[in-house]
Amino acid sequence: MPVLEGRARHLLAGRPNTAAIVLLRGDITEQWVDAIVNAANSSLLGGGGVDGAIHRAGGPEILAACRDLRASHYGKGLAVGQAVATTGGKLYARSVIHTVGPVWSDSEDRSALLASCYRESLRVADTLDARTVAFPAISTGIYRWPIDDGARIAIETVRTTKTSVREVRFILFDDRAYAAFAAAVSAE
Ligand code: AR6
Repeated sequence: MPVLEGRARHLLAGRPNTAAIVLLRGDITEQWVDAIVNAANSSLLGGGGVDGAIHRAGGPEILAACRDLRASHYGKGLAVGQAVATTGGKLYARSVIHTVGPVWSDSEDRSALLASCYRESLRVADTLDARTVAFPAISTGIYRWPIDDGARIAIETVRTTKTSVREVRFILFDDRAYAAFAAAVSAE
């Protein structure tokens, strides 16, 4: 049986046509949900961080599906702020929604692109009829987005995006990320 790591302590009920929000400490690859979101890069061909963990846990079927996407509609790769789905392979989740977050910049405001990742992922989730979706804190690792700001954008965007998804779970990998998301939820 899959185990839900951590206890959901911070919850926001969904407004009409928006998802309820749940925060959990844990590893996104262990989530029993319809779809999990991958913080990928434009190549779609894997990487480190949560991307590496998802490909390791989901097996080669996910990479094969990503290669097919590159060979068909995404010859130049997936643009920053966009999202696309593949099979979930061996994961409990039926689908993986790959999105490409912006790299943090001191000189340019890329917030709209980060918000777009959450919005586009929910749009793709709707096309899959997904009711439960797990997100990592996109861009806040290797792409260096400050966690407090990344959490604020994530919560604000999911809170205001119309969707048929009923539950969005943010799976936070460490205490600092959890605390940042909890603060963002409390600020709502
Ligand atoms: N479950 C949940 N969250 C995780 C996990 C996990 N198993 N592993 C890491 N995190 P990152 P990015 C958290 O670096 O910043 C890859 O190479 C992590 O602590 O995975 O968007 C891609 O291919 C952090 O809070 O993604 C790209 O090249 C968050 O997930 C690049 O990294 C995001 O960290 C994308 O960088």
